[in-house]
Amino acid sequence: MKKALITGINGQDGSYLAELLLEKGYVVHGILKRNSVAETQTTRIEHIRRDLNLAYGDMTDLSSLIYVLKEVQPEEVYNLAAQSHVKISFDQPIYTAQATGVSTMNLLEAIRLIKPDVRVYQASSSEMFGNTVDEDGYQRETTPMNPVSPYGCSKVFSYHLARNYRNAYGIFVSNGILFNHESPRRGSNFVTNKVCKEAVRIKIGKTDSLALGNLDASRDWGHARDYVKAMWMILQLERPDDYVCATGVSHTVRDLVNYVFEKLDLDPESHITIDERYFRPEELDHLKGDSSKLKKACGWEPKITFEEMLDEMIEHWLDHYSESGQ
Ligand code: NAP
Ligand code: G4F
Repeated sequence: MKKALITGINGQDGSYLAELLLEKGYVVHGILKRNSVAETQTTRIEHIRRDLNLAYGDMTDLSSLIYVLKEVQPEEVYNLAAQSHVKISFDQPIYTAQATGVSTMNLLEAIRLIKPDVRVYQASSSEMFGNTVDEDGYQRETTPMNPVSPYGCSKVFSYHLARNYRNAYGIFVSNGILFNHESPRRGSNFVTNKVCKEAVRIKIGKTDSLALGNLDASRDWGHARDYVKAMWMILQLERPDDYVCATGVSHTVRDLVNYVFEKLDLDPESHITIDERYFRPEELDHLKGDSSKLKKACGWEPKITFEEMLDEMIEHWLDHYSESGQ
């Protein structure tokens, strides 16, 4: 049985990836950052917790990574841990650089010392492109990177480290350059789940308005369940490389709002307010990814559409409020 180690196992992607790897017969290990409230720390993985091997560790603490790697001796490492919120990266830039950037160096150094024959997946991001778009309107592996946030800058650092450790030391490290992916397990301070949750709360009379920032930005939104399959497929390829993973379809935040409100038979005009607090000091305006390279290498294609994904998220919040009776 193969052993995999997932950093960020209790995050959105970590939870779906852990499910996938268990289904495939892996022994799954994960690193948990200590929180003061233990009860909520494993909410996303509670249903599979008995099948997982969890250890405390922090990406900013090299010694904890060395200890875990020595103990587990995994064949595959999925580096998903990060301070992953773009707007918050402007509020906590130095922590973000440490948790999203230097953390990758900690992990790669620990791997170089202890298990250099491991296969590593690095969670790179479309945020790295910033506002660079190819002439045909897409971003792809060759599109120049001009990040527009401390988060994006930290991810570019990690992306280049992955390439550097691959070339300099022959370590099998691949970057998955993933475009936005969502699910009912998405943090509710990201725009998709915020809109779904608050629209449901408006529908059931718990609130009357929803404050948002820039409605004109567009994103290429896919489903996290599809995207964790790509992570696994990338590590099964013969050689390490870098791959864009996206749906190739882009929608504005306004499209998203209109779809969710219409689905719930609500008029957005009556409830949406614009609040400066949700604007970023520098915005990334447009994302649309070309996944041809990944498709050619391993046949990956997204299965879940934008609309199906939002329907699932709306359903999740309707169930949540009807079950909790709150
Ligand atoms: P997420 O839900 O925010 O999960 C991040 C995970 O990292 C959580 O488990 C978090 O633990 C953990 N973490 C944060 N700081 C840590 C630290 N210092 N030490 C150890 N663990 C730490 O993010 P996600 O959506 O699953 O994304 C997974 C990865 O893909 C991230 O690296 C993200 O930047 C990247 N990515 C995401 C997307 C997307 O659209 N979702 C797109 C491209 C790339 P706690 O919850 O306990 O803090
Ligand atoms: O949902 P978001 O916060 O996601 P963002 O910034 O695109 O970042 C996500 O995707 C990246 C991949 O490109 C990941 F690397 C990253 O970790 C994260 O998962 O914002 C999406 C758009 C932005 O243009 C934002 O300005 O929605 C706009 N927006 C408008 N009102 C809002 C809001 N975003 C948030 N979070 N909250 C609002 O009220």
